[in-house]
Amino acid sequence: MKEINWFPGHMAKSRRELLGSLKRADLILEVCDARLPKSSRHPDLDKISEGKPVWTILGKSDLADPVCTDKWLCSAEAENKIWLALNLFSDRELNQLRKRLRDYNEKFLVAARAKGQRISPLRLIIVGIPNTGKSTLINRLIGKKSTQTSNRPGVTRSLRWVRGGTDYEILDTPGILPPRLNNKESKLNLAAAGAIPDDILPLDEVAFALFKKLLLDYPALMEQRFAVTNGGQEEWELFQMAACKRNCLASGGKADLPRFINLLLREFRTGKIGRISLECPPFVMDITE
Ligand SMILES: Nc1nc2c(ncn2[C@@H]2O[C@H](COP(=O)(O)OP(=O)(O)OP(=O)(O)O)[C@@H](O)[C@H]2O)c(=O)[nH]1
Ligand SMILES: [Mg+2]
Repeated sequence: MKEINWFPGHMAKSRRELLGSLKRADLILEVCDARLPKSSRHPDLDKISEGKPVWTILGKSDLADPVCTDKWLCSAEAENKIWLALNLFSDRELNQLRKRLRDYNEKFLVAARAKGQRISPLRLIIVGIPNTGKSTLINRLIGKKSTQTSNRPGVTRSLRWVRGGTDYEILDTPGILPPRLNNKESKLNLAAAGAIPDDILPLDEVAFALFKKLLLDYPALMEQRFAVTNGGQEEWELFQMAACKRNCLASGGKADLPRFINLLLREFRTGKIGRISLECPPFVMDITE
């Protein structure tokens, strides 16, 4: 993929400001994308968390392949890490997190009461790459729309504390990507999932790479949605056939590829093709190489 500048000024600024705020945190919640838990980890959380506890939320789990998600959760559990896969719009799933937070908070409350100290709200800092659902998580935790959300990356532009009744103070932070990312597969996965603004991406390359990956890993879903089967034909031919099958046609009956590219990405991002994960353990991928 050609070099693109995806580390705009506000990310650099937020990264610096985040460092300053972390010392006020009781707990850090890292929101990743369940479809790509490896590439969507916050770039330098291990360095900046300074020993603060970190829980990892695999957001958008309703869009991810459940078999793959279970594997991720098992491997995290084997390392004694707290990872939760959540559809942030499901109350039942969110209650798992609420309960854990209440139990965690109880520890602080007991200690504060024992010392006769004023009881203060639990301070959470939410971090992650763009468009994973950080602001959605905050709105859902505090039960009202107090921070803006949207289905495009880069919506939250500055750090902002939000008060959630007497229980929580939560810091919403802008999504941050690594300043450098040389692993091509990671780049393509982040782009396909919508973590990078489409207007700076070579969308044809992103969509074709996604198409090839889905043909390989999810052939049945591709057959169902696009009526194409992997085997015999070149992938490029299948790409054009899929466009025609889905009525993305230009004059002369040829495939209207720009239209199909948008359709494919939109349908993947909204889960219309099916529940798909782009990254499944075990695998070896160093995103900083
Ligand atoms: N399907 C699904 N969509 C979700 C989930 N959580 C969030 N979304 C959607 O994902 C999009 C991004 O959500 P935001 O909360 O704005 O994401 P963010 O991480 O705050 O994004 P930035 O501020 O740009 O970094 C919105 O369209 C949400 O409705 C989820 O669990 N499942
Ligand atoms: Mg946000």
